[in-house]
Amino acid sequence: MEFTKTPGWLDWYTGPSQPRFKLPAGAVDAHCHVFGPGAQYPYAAERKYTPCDASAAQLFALRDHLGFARNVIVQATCHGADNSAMLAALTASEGRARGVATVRRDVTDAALQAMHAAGVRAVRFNFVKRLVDFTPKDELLEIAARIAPLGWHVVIYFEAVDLPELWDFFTALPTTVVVDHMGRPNVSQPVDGPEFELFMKFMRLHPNVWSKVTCPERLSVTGPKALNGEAQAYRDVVPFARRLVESFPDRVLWGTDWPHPNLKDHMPDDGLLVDFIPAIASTSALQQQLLVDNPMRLYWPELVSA
Ligand code: 0GY
Repeated sequence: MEFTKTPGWLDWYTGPSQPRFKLPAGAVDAHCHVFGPGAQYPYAAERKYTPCDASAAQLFALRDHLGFARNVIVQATCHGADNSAMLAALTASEGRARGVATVRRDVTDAALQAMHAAGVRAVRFNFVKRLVDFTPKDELLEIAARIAPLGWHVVIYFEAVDLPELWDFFTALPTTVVVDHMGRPNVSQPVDGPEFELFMKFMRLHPNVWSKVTCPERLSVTGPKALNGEAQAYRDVVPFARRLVESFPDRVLWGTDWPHPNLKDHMPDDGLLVDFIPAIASTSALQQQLLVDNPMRLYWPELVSA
């Protein structure tokens, strides 16, 4: 099938720079996607955007170029609950990728078992209204109850303004809960302001909640430009990510978000995104937790010695 990408959609950055920051051995890109290719893995009828193709082979080339050892591939909404492109990528990775799936209440136990065997370790619940239609909370709670015995967790994606309304649902989830992109704070507000303080409280009160300190390129208002070679790219995002890394060093994850869906203003150079890491995790101990120890504990616990 032929697909035409959504107008204005930027293609992912080919020829990313070689990062100056050297990732620790065994680093995990804990948030990235594969898109299609659409001719092989058609995009879902209910999708809200049509991406450009971004294959598993292209993802693994980026992994090797940047110096990551492993990937966590997150099912994107353009594939709905058809996880086949993501599952094929897990198989092609030969154990170097784990997955986060999207499932509906009609998923069979056999399908869940097959996904587990392929390397899926979580489901994603998406509350971002521009990306998905509403799913009733009772359906999501039913899914959470079914995946919990597999040792899986729940990844949640929402906008910061919606946290108060979603709080009771999130805190009722029976698993580890991983928040995408720091709960999408408005980074023009102060890091000590009420909006981000609510997110900090969410993490403080609930030790099962983790956060991805990802997507400066998505959250930033100041943008990618470093000024005079001194100021930091995406500098308005730094205080937020840094606050999380330093407050919850054993519950944070980092990922590229390649191939960066829905970006229309600028497409980041993934090499420069890696160079952002030391600004938010300033010591080698914090970097080791963020990039290796935490994602390994969550996605490859069998490889972590007790
Ligand atoms: C991301 C962010 C976005 C998209 C999706 O599943 C998706 O379509 O997650 C977004 O548009 O903010 O994590 O890739």
